[in-house]
Amino acid sequence: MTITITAFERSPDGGKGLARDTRVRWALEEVGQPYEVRLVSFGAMKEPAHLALHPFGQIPTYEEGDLALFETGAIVFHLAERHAGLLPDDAKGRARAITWMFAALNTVEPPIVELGFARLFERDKPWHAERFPVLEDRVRGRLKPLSVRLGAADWLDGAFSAGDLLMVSVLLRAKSSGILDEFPNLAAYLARGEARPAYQRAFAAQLAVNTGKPPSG
Ligand SMILES: N[C@@H](CCC(=O)N[C@@H](CS)C(=O)NCC(=O)O)C(=O)O
Repeated sequence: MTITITAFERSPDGGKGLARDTRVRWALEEVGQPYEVRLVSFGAMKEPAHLALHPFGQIPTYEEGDLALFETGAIVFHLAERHAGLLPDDAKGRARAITWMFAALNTVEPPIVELGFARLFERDKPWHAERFPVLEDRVRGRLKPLSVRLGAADWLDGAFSAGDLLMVSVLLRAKSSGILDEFPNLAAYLARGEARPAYQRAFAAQLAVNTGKPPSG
């Protein structure tokens, strides 16, 4: 059955891979599922046809036959449940990997997103200079315990899992802040994630959309 996802017609990041379709592409690449992409404009995302798929008018969405999903966590979980490669076989290991998926999206991503919004949209506000370091510290408040837990391990809980896929995707959004460099093991973790062939293919595919050039290699 054909899988179709949606992505920005033109991503605000110009193809740095920060738009959330990249994590869905990455999951699809990890489990070896081909997919098609329907590109949507900011305007089209708020039209009834797209709102029927995504009530909040965002990307990405995921369609597979008569199944339509939104929320990257739900989409990655759906793929991880149906295909080998993103969740361990044993029940306890699966439960722990799923815990890391939630931790990435519920605990680590929110302060990173807040910091990004502040950098992009609040620079001209009179309170920006006072608020920004507070937001940076909130990010540190999440990265420090994550760094402690990861320690010298390659991945969060044994083999690479959907928990790592989402955590790396979330950390990527903090890369440009420079805060990750304060935690060398997290910077190395991120680099390990980015080095995965499946991530490379996902990144190249979204970049091609934004540059108009087909993926090389
Ligand atoms: N929690 C959602 C967040 C989706 C989201 O924020 N998508 C962004 C692109 S990365 C978007 O569509 N932004 C445009 C908008 O909100 O109008 C998920 O993980 O899927």
